[in-house]
Amino acid sequence: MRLDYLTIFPDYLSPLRLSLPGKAIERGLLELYVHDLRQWAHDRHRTVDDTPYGGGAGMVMKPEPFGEAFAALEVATSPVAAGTTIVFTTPSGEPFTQRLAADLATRERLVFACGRYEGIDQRVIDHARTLAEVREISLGDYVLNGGEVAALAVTEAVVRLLPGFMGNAESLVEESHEDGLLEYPVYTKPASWQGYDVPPVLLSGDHGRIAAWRRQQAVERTALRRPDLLHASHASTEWPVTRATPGDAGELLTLTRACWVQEALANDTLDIPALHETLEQITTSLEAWDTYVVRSAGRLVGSVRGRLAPAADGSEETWWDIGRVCVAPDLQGRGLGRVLLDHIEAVAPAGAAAYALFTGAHSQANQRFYKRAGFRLRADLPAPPGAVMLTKPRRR
Ligand code: JBK
Repeated sequence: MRLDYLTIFPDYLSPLRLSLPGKAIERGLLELYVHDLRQWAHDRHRTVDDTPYGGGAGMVMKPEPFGEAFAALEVATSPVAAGTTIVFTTPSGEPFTQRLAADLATRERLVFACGRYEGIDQRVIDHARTLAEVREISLGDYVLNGGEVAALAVTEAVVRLLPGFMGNAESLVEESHEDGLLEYPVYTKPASWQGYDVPPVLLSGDHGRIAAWRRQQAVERTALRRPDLLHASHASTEWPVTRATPGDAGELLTLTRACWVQEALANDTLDIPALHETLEQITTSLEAWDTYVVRSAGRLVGSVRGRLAPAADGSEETWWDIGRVCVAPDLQGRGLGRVLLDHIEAVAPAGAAAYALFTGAHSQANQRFYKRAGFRLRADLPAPPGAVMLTKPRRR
């Protein structure tokens, strides 16, 4: 992985040379470059900011130095441009999460643009989107002086996920985090310290009781400190997948439209044919496809469908075509997509030799999701305009 940082305070990023990334650099897992943005400011004072059009407090970072920096660093033309993400750390970005860290860890190059002052001229972000994938990321809802500390935090979270960087034991710990609960309290020797005793159950040697106690502690903590997480994790263990009925058609239409619009926006596509599907067409499709839905608190929040079809590679096989993997926008990133995909694979009839599906040719997040689930891109097979096919052999 290659990391670049654009900042007016390069020294602020010197911790990158310490410990974690430092070791990764030594091992050749990581290339890391910190760039002083002022080298691309050419007036006598090396000015990087100016007053905001329309008035208001504070200063705005000018577009030119960033523009020159992206060009000088060959953000768009480097051989790995398709694997490049430009990260803007900003309080108005999407929340930084472990999932986002894992996503970034699959990229070949990250270019961090650290803003100071009141922010960066919007045209820098608009321009960046024409060069590579862009993520605007926020550490949290509090005021920092600039994006440097956030870039450090994102870097640390990403680098420790790079393959070969940490032991497997560590990555298993990561998995357990993803049950969506806070960690249970931990203790070490001595068993008694200043009158505080370690909970006796932990000394009992009864692994079943220990696991149950830890789970209960984790749930209790989560309920107290992060009730938002508890709701999500409950949902994730209680997402019953059921067969869609004709009565679901209206909500299916709403859900798929929400997903397609999101998809269209993410791909800079103004229109996709499925957006025009009518209620009647959805209802009829329930006969041709095995369609499944997930409800949470009564609301239809997930859908998926499958049907047998001749193999797209011209072989004599029959494949299980999968489609409409849709998760309500407010519940994405909580594992529901995987629940749906696992389910539709599990119900494939015996005759299916492989799974096949289409996704947007530019839907990098979707493609990564399917690749993590074992699908491979099939550039050799036909797909509708703007789409690509992915397949996965059926394991028996
Ligand atoms: C904040 O990533 N952030 O959260 C962030 C970046 C730059 C300035 C800020 O105030 N919160």
